[in-house]
Amino acid sequence: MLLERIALISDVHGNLTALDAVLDDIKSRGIERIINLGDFVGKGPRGSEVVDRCAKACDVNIRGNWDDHLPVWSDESATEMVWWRDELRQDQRDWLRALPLSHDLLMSGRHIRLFHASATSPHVRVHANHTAEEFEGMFVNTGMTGNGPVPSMVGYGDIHDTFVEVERGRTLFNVGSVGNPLDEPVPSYAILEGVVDEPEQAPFGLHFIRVPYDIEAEIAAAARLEMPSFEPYAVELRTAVYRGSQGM
Ligand SMILES: [Mn+2]
Repeated sequence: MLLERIALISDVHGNLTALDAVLDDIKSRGIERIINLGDFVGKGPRGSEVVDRCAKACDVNIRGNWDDHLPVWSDESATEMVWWRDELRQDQRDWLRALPLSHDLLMSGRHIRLFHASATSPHVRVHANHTAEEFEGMFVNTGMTGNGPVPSMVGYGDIHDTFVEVERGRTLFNVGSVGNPLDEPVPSYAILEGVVDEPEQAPFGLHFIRVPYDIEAEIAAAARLEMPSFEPYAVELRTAVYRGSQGM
């Protein structure tokens, strides 16, 4: 019985410095399979390089809300939206918009489903302090997820808060954010460990990893590129206080 490990990353948001630190950490553990739960772009300065890095490094890339909406903002949109959009090449905008919305896998007898925000849509958010109804909704088949085996474990991103919750045999977890964590200012990712494609129960692990990185180097890159919304970005990276809560 061969235990394998799969790394799950999410919400890189153009933070290349954090992404490289996390990819180095994954590599140093000898892990070769990576699944990205989306939000490659927006908020941070180097979405284009992040897309290229992930397209190469990740086995599966899932579309997040930013990947879905940023490519189609009009020229009349807010300055920062146009800036983040224009930083991407046309082929990258097309690539992001064509990514799948959901991915299923089987490990150690567990049907695991991964998506960005919810089983409804990458644009429908489920917070850590969700309702019972929202919890149920994460485990059902929808038009977005397709009709695979109903999962007993669901992993997602979107809220930039790492957590795990087990309720009556079902596990809901959030992998946290690589590039824009909002629970503590240290990038988060998850590792699944188990027997891949094994229908029978077998040992299984879910781990959360925090990887410190050079926050000031990333802020300097944003300044050098004269990214709009620089100030709230710098505060988010240094303090993990969301831009909407900074009172700026
Ligand atoms: Mn996000």
